[in-house]
Amino acid sequence: MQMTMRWYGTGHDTVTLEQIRQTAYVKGVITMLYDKMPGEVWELDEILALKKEVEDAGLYIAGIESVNVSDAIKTGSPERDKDIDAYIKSLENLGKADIHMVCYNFMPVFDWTRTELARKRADGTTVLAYTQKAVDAINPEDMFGSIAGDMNGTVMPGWEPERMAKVKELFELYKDIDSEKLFENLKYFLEAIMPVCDKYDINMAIHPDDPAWSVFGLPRIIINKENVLRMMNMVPNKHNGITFCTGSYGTSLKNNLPDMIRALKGRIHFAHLRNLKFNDGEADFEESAHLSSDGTFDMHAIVRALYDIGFDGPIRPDHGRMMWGEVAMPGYGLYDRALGAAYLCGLWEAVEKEAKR
Ligand code: CS2
Ligand code: MN
Repeated sequence: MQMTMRWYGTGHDTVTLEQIRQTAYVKGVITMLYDKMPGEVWELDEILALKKEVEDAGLYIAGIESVNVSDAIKTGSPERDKDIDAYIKSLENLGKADIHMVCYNFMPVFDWTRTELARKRADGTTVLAYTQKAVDAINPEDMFGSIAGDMNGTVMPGWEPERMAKVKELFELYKDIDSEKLFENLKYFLEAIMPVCDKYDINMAIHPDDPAWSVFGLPRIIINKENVLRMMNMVPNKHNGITFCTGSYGTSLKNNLPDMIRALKGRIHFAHLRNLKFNDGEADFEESAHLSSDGTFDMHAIVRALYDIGFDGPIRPDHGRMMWGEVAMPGYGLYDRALGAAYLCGLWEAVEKEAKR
């Protein structure tokens, strides 16, 4: 495995490459061209400049999160072929720059959904949280307003004001899209991009839908083992793989995370590890510290399963708590993600040494 941290780029992230390097635990970053809109080509010179910046800081690019997929591709509208051509061009340029892992998602309208970005815990840290009650009581536009006001002056990908200004139109676009249609459109997209992935050995890693159920009546498909196997089997190519995000699959307590990891062996190209604490059944959870005993998941069993399947891709601590007075993008402060990286490296070392004994 490679321990990594997400980095949004100079001018967008409150965390610097130097700080990431100084953690010592983290050697690689997961990054992106922040200003690219879905459907735009990632030019080779832009990718190479980003790569140079990361390498000059003593780190390397372990993968991209995310090359976002346009709504035309997700809904299968007539412009999708143009957007797919641009996507292929971007993958080609990433391949030429020797980058071989790309995370993306196929969620309609919203990327992840949380109802609070700064729920205060008893110890004064704040965390992202979700309650179904709050979702049921709010309409999507109001939800955007409350999330946008909570981003500590940053803009979180997927929640850009321009995008949310047209949230009604977006809902309109998806009105005839059900799960079956979404699967079909995903298949069409994957079949189109597999040749360039084969040529440059690029592992595509779809991020699960978060939370793992339908919100605001929109379909969600990447939510459990059965659906992921369906997605893999419909385009049977090892480059068609997944991001195993424990904080997203884990929102559904029906998902047995270590069991899923073992079942998806060979197709997990990226792992997001974080812990959740459930307060009131499935409908109310918050993002806890990574430590198993602070939340609901057995992080040791998760790391053990990844080790057992021979996982050698990037892992990143996913969201962290906001602590020690840090002001950063919610979930993406330095301090708690650094603690998470240290903890996960510790678990990995222990599992590895025990296994080799
Ligand atoms: C991330 C997602 O911050 C997060 O929750 O895991 O936003 C993820 O980057 C995207 O869904 C992947 O396209
Ligand atoms: Mn994730």
